[in-house]
Amino acid sequence: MTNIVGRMREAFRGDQRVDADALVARLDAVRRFLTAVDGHLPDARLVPAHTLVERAGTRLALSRDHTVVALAGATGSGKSSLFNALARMELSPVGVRRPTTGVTHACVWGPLDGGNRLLDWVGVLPRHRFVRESVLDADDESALRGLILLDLPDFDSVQRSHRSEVDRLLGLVDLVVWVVDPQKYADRVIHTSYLREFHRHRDVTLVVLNQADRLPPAELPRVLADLRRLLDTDGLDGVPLLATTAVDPAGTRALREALERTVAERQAALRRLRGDVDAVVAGLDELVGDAAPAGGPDDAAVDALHRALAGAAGVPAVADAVEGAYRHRGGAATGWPLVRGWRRLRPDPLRRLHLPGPAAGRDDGPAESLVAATSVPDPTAAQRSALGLAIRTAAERAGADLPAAWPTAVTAAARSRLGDLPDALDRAVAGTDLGMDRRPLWWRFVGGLQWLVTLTALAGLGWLALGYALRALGLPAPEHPMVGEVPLPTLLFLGGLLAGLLVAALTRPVVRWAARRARRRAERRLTAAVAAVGEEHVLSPVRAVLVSYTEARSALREAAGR
Ligand SMILES: Nc1nc2c(ncn2[C@@H]2O[C@H](COP(=O)(O)OP(=O)(O)OP(=O)(O)O)[C@@H](O)[C@H]2O)c(=O)[nH]1
Ligand SMILES: [Mg+2]
Repeated sequence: MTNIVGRMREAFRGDQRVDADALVARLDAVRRFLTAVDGHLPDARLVPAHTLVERAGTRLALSRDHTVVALAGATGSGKSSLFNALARMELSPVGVRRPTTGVTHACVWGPLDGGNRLLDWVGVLPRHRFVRESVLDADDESALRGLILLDLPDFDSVQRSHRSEVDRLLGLVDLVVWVVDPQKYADRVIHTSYLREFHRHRDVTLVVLNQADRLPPAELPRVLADLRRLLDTDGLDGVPLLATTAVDPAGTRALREALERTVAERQAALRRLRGDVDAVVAGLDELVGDAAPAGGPDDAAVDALHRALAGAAGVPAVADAVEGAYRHRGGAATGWPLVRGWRRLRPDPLRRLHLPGPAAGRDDGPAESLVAATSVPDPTAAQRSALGLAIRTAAERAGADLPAAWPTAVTAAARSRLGDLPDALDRAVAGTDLGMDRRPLWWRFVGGLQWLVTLTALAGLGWLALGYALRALGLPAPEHPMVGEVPLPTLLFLGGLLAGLLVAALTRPVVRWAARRARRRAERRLTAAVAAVGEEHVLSPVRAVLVSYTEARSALREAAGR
């Protein structure tokens, strides 16, 4: 017995008790991981994690004083015989017809009450549940108090339903006793389909070679050694391996003792869940990488995105219009007064785009309240595809360091609000203060000067005309005062004209220069506005995925117990 217990200790990592709180914390971390990746990763990849969270939550909420142990194995290996031998009663029919056990039978040691809820969850029908501990043999069986033993159907059954029942139960029970017999212990199915899958549950796995009595005593050690070698290959090294004989009461003693110890420890449920968490976390490992992700796309990609957005939003066209409008308005304000009216007949380039001109800016309240209804030309096919490319590139750069499945999520996020983009860009352009609402002071000054010199010219002209008229009527006309050789009215007239032309000529390059400045200012403001649209519609969804990734990564690390 000491040997068996010793081996059990070693196999059960003898070692570490599973701390329930630490396990709950790991499960919470898996839950946080699932929340973080929700909507970003394909659901199919997350099924085991969802199943774990659901199952573990329920198992922990149910009785921790009970240990659910399943006897699993091929048909005829002797599961029902062992079940009956351990129960010391004929509870599950043993037969010659194969397969015999079609539905799971359960035997509860101790009061049935607590076990019933567990069995409801495990899904054993009430008519197949038995209670082992009666008043009469209470002492005999007290060491197994808390055990719920399940006799499973055969996993290699010709009946498909048996196999699915076994698979379902193997996902729920706390400890599995694999029952093999000397004929079929090396069958491929049990090793490849089952035992190998259980390598993360080594500390809640036990293997028994039943029907040991059918082997010549000298053969038993050889068969056990062979089976041990196979188990090692399955990754189940260290798992306890016992020989049993179900038909002989003494032949199940070792198994009974192993189960007594398991029940007494009350650790199997926690160890099973720890194995489940380990398996799920290992399965999810490739979904997060080692490197921390960048906070977003690099500056070059962001700049390219801004340029593409500006192109699609028609920023160059609006900037052209601003420059044109500045020249138009500046020319009208500072040009020669006699031809200003003619200038006004030409359309204002900004008004043509239905962008707020000075009047609109004043009358319609704040520029932001303007609804997007501009006539800024729609983006060309080239601009649209440049924008698509810039968005894709930004997403690719942001997701470059992320493991598979995430780059797709980042790209999808970058494109998630693509449909809203045209309107948002139009609104941003319409809502941008282009700096064209106020008439510069110097326009007024030059305009006033123009009026002054024009009036001077007109005064000179009037004066001259008056002199001619008087002379034509034969009336005495006073002599014009002279400035040097030139009569004053002539000087006023010609000087006024020349000064007007001169002012106009000198002002024109200044207006052009100021128009270019106005263009640059408008460009700056428009670019900032479309960049804000890019931030809201493209970059923040991308960053949100990166934040989710970071959360998922740290949650998974915590779930891994690292
Ligand atoms: N000699 C001997 N016969 C055994 C032993 N265990 C079971 N048997 C016999 O093997 C046959 C099958 O036993 P069962 O207990 O019905 O096997 P099972 O694993 O429950 O089979 P299924 O319910 O069909 O999956 C029966 O005839 C048993 O009497 C054993 O340890 N030694
Ligand atoms: Mg059976």
